[in-house]
Amino acid sequence: MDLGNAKHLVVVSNRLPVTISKDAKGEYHFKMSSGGLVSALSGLKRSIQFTWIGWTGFYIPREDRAIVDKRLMEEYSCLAVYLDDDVADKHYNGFSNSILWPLFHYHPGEMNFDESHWLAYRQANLTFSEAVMTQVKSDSMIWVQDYHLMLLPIFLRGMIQGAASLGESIEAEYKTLQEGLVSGADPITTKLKNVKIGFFLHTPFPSSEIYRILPVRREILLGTIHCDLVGFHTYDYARHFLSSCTRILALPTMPNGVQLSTGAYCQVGTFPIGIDPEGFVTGPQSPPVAKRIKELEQRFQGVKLIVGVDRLDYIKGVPQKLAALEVFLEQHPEWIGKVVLIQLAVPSRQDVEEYQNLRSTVNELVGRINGRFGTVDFMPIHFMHKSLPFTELCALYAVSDVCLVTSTRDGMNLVSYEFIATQQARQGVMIISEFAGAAQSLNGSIVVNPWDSQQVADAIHEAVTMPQDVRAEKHTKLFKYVEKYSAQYWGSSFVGELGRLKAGGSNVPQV
Ligand code: GDG
Repeated sequence: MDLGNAKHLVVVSNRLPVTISKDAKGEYHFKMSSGGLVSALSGLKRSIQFTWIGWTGFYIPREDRAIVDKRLMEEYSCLAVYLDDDVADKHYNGFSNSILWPLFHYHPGEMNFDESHWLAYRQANLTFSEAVMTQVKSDSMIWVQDYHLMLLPIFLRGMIQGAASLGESIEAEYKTLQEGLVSGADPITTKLKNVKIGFFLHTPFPSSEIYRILPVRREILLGTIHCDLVGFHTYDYARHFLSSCTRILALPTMPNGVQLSTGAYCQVGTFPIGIDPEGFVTGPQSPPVAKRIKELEQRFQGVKLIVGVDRLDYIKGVPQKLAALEVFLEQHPEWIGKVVLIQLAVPSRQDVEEYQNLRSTVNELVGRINGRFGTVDFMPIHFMHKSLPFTELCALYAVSDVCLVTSTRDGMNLVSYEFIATQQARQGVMIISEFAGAAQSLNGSIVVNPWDSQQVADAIHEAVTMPQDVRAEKHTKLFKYVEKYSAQYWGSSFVGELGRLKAGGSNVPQV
């Protein structure tokens, strides 16, 4: 892969890719997490040196940090960012998950703007930037991940080039952003002028009409555009971001980027994420998964299984999914007893009020539908509010005939890709919301509007009655996409593109 002059990659995400725990004796334990991002970047480790920076996930007392730092760096090439509990809570639960998350998913009604959350967001981003600067070398590329860290690019650019070189107006913005938070370090480090900064947003970027609701709309955009490359899952998200830059910052944009008043150019592109298909393709043949598939097949003989796997988040449209199932059973009583929805709802952000309310709504709906259509021998919905081990999840995907995704907004949705990858034998049907980024790539799925219960109910009927040859034909198309556009493809496309760009945002296109 051509990475230009870059020889060292620094990945920054809110959480480290390592799960840290402390036992009763006070000893620390470390375990590599198995997220999509981890596998997306694993291939790159062969071509470039790598450091990963992120928050530890819980408060670690100062006296323990030397031990934690040593193990993280030596065994995992990771650097921990330490945040005080109050800052961590207001940054993560507050600004990130109660302001940016709902707004980016078109739920402004769930947004609770609070000045102290904004201050904590700035503080956390500044603390991250100081940690990043300890690792940056003259040939580094920094790749910042997701909505928790949208101010990191401007802080890093300021520290790398010196705030003054950002130009007068931006310098003022930078100072405002940093106000009261300055670290005191001399920021002018010209030997780092070739360092490249990239940013990728895993959520949607909303239409500027929604985005402009945000009281700190200017600061967030300004924070992010000091990158050489900003990436999104879909062309629409990139387009929304560019139009927000035009309307809110009054900056000139082109289809592939935004021109800063400093003369720098921030390139904007589309890099749809994928999964690591291997584990999901071979998983069903592994003895423990195969055994579990057999047990489930026996248990649900003669029944069409629909699977739903979602974090219990209001963006995932679980109430809409349940409402559509109810319409389907009402209109097709011949399927009562012959169709079961297995819905895994993984607990998520349980400290945030909106998530607690959602849980009550979903519990009530499940109870009502099961009460209405259930019998002593049959329950139409098997609902689990927990997380399952990979073996169980893989068996569940493989044994199902249909996967139903009804997100009201979703950056991409990896569950749909994982289902397709496990379906080599059964070639099940994918129903996906038009509001999930994945709908744009999954040619061969049934695309629905989750707000239209009738349409989703019709899609369920079409899916459970679809002849096997049609299922096979559709699955072949879907699997081709999932196999080719993998997580590794995503990671290397982004890093490859960033590597090719000139550092410092000087990539103004020729017109
Ligand atoms: C964000 C964006 C975007 C779920 N339950 C269990 C389990 N999972 C795993 C799935 C899948 C992942 O969690 C969920 O990924 P999604 O992409 O569907 O959704 P988000 O968590 O909201 O992710 C999203 C993504 O970032 C990447 O950019 O696609 O739009 O919202 O991998 O398998 N895994 C196990 N047990 C469970 O119970 N083992």
